Amino acid sequence: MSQKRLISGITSTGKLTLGNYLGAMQQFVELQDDYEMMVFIANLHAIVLPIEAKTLKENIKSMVALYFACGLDPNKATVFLQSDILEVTNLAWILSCHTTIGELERMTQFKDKSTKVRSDNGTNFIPTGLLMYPTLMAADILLYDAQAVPVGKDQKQHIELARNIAERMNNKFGELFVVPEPIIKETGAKIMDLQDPSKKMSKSATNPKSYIGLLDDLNQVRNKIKAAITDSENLVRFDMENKPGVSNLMTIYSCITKTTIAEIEVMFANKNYGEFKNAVGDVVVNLLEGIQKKYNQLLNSQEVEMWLQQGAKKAQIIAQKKLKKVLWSTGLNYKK
Ligand code: AQP
Repeated sequence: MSQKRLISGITSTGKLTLGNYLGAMQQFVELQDDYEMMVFIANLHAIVLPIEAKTLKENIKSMVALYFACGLDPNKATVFLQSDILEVTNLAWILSCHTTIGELERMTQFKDKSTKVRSDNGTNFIPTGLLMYPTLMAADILLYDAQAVPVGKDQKQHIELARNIAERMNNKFGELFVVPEPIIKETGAKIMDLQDPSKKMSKSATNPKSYIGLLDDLNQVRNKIKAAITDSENLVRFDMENKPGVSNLMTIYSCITKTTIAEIEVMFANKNYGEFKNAVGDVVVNLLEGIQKKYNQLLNSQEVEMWLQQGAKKAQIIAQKKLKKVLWSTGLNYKK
């Protein structure tokens, strides 16, 4: 029996965070043994908000090296650059013609990001791409017949939209698309901002103390954890509603060490926040040290570029076949 195909990507807007790692990347690595795993660098998604061309280029190389440094295996996973597969933008256009403006305007991420653009820049310049992002994401998934998509919790709504578009088009044109399922971890699906634990940790946050970058200096990492906002109770107890800061640190500790939250509560029952933060610092630094060592070896190696090209070739074969079918079924091509 053929393996179930999974696909996911990470937007190349900046240096990846511990949130991206624990919510997405860690899953990709764990799943690659049992599934056909496709992972892309979402550079087309990265341009929905202004970004310098130089930064965008640097981010590509850095992200590919990080993917492999985090444990993706080029012999198991197909890793490629989103924009290398031209079929994806073609399909995104077709999907957008079967998606309503209302559906896109309802997306929480669109609402949050457009509100942020207005408040940060005092402008109404909201790029259409920000609104259309979910149709491109649907194309990323449907083009490759992916059965499932490992993502963080924040992306669940976008997967639901991709499912709705797939079902709508299947009803109209016959069995065109596989209807994808999200795969969301129970713990770690939403790592929170260290300075404001009511918000998710995000790589485009303006305050560097808010997030841990996978490539951050390790002393800074310890300091960021020490400076993380907690509460005055000084008791290591999980309560996301009333103690979001310490609960977030417990989640981070749990995901890295594979210890349950209940076990952590027992382990640190007689410890104060300072001691607990030191322990969290140790496990995070230990994780990042290994990743950074591999990253530095891979960053300028030719192997990485070769793996990327190899991945693009594999993805292209699947994409071309699928787009051909879509063009025929929707009447855009008159020759089979
Ligand atoms: N804080 C997080 N906790 C758990 N999972 C997270 N992900 C992102 N942040 C967290 C997951 O990482 C994958 C890739 O996300 P993305 O970079 O494509 O987009 P995003 O969700 O918008 O992430 P950021 O860091 O907030 O990016 P920017 O700042 O560029 O907008 C997804 O599976 C996501 O769920």
